[in-house]
Amino acid sequence: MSTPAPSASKGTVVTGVIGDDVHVIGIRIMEYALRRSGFAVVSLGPLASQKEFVEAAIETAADALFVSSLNGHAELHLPGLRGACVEAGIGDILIYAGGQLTIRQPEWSGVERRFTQGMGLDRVYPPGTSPDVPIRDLAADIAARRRRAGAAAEASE
Ligand code: B12
Repeated sequence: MSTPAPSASKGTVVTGVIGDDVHVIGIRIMEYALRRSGFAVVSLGPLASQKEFVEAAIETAADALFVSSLNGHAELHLPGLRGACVEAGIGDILIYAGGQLTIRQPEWSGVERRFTQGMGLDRVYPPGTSPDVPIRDLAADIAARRRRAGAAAEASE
């Protein structure tokens, strides 16, 4: 596991390719773009398990998980990830997934619903997504998450 640069401040993201999947090129590009945009990246590389994602997120107090999957097995390896985060006490972590989440390319809105409403992921992206789009979403989601945490802390004082 590579550790984040200490200077990065926009947020920390744990990245990896989940399950039995070795397609690592896309997530490497995503990692490069995240770092260039000021995020700290904790890279698990290919063949990463749910447990590794959760443990790395706890260890680094990450804001988000970026889960990549291309070999068509995402529907085997992503269910249960949100539950594992909840169980580990990091239930509010952002979870994004991208790559080629399904076998072939069925209608995208149905795929998106299965992974978000069905599995509790925050956002999923279709094949060929440019890194700019998830990075913009991530900055907005982290800002909203920090605002909520700040408001909750104020309310409890
Ligand atoms: C290169 C490649 C390989 C290489 C991988 C090398 C490596 N170490 O990475 C090798 C030869 C090893 C390989 C093996 C296999 N492959 Co292959 N492979 C490809 C190929 C040609 C390109 C993938 C790639 O690198 N794209 C370039 C990157 C830049 O794009 P990307 O990954 O989509 O990533 C971008 C975005 O999607 C996004 N992104 C990616 N991840 C994430 C995550 C998040 C959170 C976000 C926000 C964004 C994001 O950011 C990236 C930058 O824009 C694709 C076909 C294709 N044209 O896509 C098939 C493909 C993915 N492979 C496929 C298959 C079936 C296999 C094998 C099962 C073949 C076999 N029978 O052995 C094995 C699986 C091995 C395994 N255990 O995983 C299928 C998958 C089928 C499906 N999903 O329906 C594809 C689609 C080919 C096909 N048309 O059938 N493969």
